[in-house]
Amino acid sequence: MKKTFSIVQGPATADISLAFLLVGVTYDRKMRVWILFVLCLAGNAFAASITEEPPIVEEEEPILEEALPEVGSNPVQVEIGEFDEAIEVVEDNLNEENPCLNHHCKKGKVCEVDEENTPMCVCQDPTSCPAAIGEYEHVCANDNTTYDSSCHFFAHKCSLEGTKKGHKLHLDYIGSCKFIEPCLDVELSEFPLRMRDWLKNVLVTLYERDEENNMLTEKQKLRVKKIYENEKRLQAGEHSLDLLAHDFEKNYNMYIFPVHWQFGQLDQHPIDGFLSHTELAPLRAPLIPMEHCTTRFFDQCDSDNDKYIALEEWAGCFGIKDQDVDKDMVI
Ligand SMILES: [Ca+2]
Ligand SMILES: [Ca+2]
Repeated sequence: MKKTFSIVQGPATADISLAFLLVGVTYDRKMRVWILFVLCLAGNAFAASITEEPPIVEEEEPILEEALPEVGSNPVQVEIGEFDEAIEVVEDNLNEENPCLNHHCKKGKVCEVDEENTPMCVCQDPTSCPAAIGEYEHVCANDNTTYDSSCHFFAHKCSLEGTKKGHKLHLDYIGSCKFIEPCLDVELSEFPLRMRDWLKNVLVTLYERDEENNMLTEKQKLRVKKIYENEKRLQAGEHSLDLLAHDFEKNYNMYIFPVHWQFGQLDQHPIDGFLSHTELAPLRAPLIPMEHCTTRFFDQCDSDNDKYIALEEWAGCFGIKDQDVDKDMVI
C-alpha cells in the first residue's frame, strides 16, 4: 500500500503572523485526507480579548518545508482570523487623521466614522468583499447556501444581526455546499481512532519543527518527546485501524496530552473549559467535506446537549478516561 505525502504552502496572510500550511497525506485504501487547523501556535493572537492590543499586521517569511519528515499526518495552519466572528477588538486611540486606523471590527463589519468623526463598526457591504480567487474560497453555511467567501458569508450574517435567522446562521464548512453522505454507526466508531492518531501526529510534527519556532513550551515539549519516540516505532508499520486500536490500548498515556492540547487550542473565546460552535469551527469546517462523520462526531460529543463541548465531554469522545482529564494540562 502506497503512502503519498504532499505539501501545499500558501502565502502568509495579512491577518496573522503564521504561515499557511497545508500538508496533505493520503494513506490507506480509502485515500483519506486529514486536515487540521492548528490554531495560534506562535502566540496568543487568537485569544485577543476586547481589552488587549489590536493584532499587529505583519508579513512573515514563509516557513520552508523541504525537510519535513513523513509522519502520516497533515496538519494545517490556517488563517486563524477566518472564524473568529466572536472577536471584536475596539481601541480608541486618538488618531486625528484616521480614527478607524486602530478601531478593529469583527468579521462581517467594517469601520466607518460618523459626523463627529467617531469610528464605529457597521455591516460590510458584501460587494466590497474581494472576489473569490477559486472555488476553494467558497464556504457552505448551515442554511445549505454557498457563499463566495467567508467575507461574503459574514457580511450577509451581519445584515441579519438581531434576527433569529441571523442568530442561527453559521458557517458550516469550507467549500461549496455538497451532498454529505450519512455517517454510519461503524464509521462513527472508527472516527476517534483516526482523529486521535492524527492529533498525536500534529503534535509530533510541531515538535520536529519547533527548533526555531518555539511553538511549544518546554513543558509541552517534554510531554511530546515521549510521544515522538513512541511514534517513530509506530511509523514503521501502517496506521491501520487495528494498529491504531491496539496502540491506543498499549500506549494509552501517549494520547492523553494531544487530546488536551487540541482542546486548549480551540478554547479561546473565552477560555472557559467549554467549546462553543464558533470555537470549534476552525477544526470542523475544513474537516466536514472530507470526513462525513465530523458533524455527527462533534454533535455526540456534546452529551448533555447544552450546545457546548466541555473538556470532560471532549476527552470522553476520544476515549480518555474520566480520571485522566486534567484541566491543568490544557494550558
Ligand atoms: Ca470557550
Ligand atoms: Ca455539553
